[in-house]
Amino acid sequence: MAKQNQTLGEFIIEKQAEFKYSSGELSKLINAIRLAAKVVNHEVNKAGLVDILGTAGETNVQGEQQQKLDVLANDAFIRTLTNREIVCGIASEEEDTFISINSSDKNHQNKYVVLIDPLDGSSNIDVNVSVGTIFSIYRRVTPVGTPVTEEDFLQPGKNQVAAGYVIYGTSTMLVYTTGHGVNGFTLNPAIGTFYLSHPNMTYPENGRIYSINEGNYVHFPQGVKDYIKYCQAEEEDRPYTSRYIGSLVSDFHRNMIKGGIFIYPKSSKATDGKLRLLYECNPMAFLAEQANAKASDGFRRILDIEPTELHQRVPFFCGSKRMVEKAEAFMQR
Ligand code: AHM
Ligand code: MG
Repeated sequence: MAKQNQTLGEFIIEKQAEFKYSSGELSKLINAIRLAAKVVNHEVNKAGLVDILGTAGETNVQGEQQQKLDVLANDAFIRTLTNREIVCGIASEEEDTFISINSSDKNHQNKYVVLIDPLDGSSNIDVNVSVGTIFSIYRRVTPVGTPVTEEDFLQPGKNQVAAGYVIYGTSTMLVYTTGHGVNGFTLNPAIGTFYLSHPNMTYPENGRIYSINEGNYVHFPQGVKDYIKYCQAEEEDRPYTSRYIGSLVSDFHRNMIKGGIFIYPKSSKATDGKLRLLYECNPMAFLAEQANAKASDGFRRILDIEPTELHQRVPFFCGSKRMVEKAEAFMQR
């Protein structure tokens, strides 16, 4: 039973006490993410007011145009984590390569690396639609006190220690897991405090919403085309409802509350799909599994995939267990 009016800060302290031998490093890290989220929230909320809309004139490593707010969010998260010296490395969807922190200081004993997509779905900003931040935390595999290497970041998703997202929506929420279920906190903007509003979030076992960019239909694999036709058939409790925001965090969040499936498949145009394994799919898959849902690439569990590169893409099927299993069955035919 959730305590009345429990804040995220109180929740973090309470959870840390439950891990008897915890050094508090992870708690500090989640606290830093909470702070950066508030900074980004403030910027996102001003988007329509201040002249910060439009592109920054740079392209990121995926060759996509960056919005100014992407740059702001990227800076806010990297600065907050770096200044507090609580991680040994950061990788961001907006950066070509990872950042090593205090790499020359042998006394630097921090053991966590963070991977972030600072502002996912940023093409939605210009039209006032929800966007999100996604984060993923691992324990480094190389020895503490040495500079981090790519190996520390290229870990399968099942090694994640924590993951979560911030949704900048009609209200701003921070939703995260440390492997003990999923909890959601809503920001009271008047006083800048996150309150536990959604304890123990779980996906409904089954759902009636499918989220996919059907504009790419002709390019989809046959299994995906067949699954879409299945969703649209006038049988049993179908046709299902189609809902696609084009902002992964928002589509995921809605499906977790209402029951549904999100699919970004491979296509004849994008052979590995669009979404990034390390910055988007792994953290969402960890949250999904912690919320009684499922995430796969249509064939394999996302969290089992051994990454080979930082900006690797992967097809993504994520949502209510029975829906993902059905979609997989169509893929495997
Ligand atoms: P981004 O990281 O460049 O913002 O792209 C990721 C976003 C996801 O939030 C969303 O699910 C997807 O791209 C939408 O892509 P599309 O417009 O091809 O449907
Ligand atoms: Mg993204």
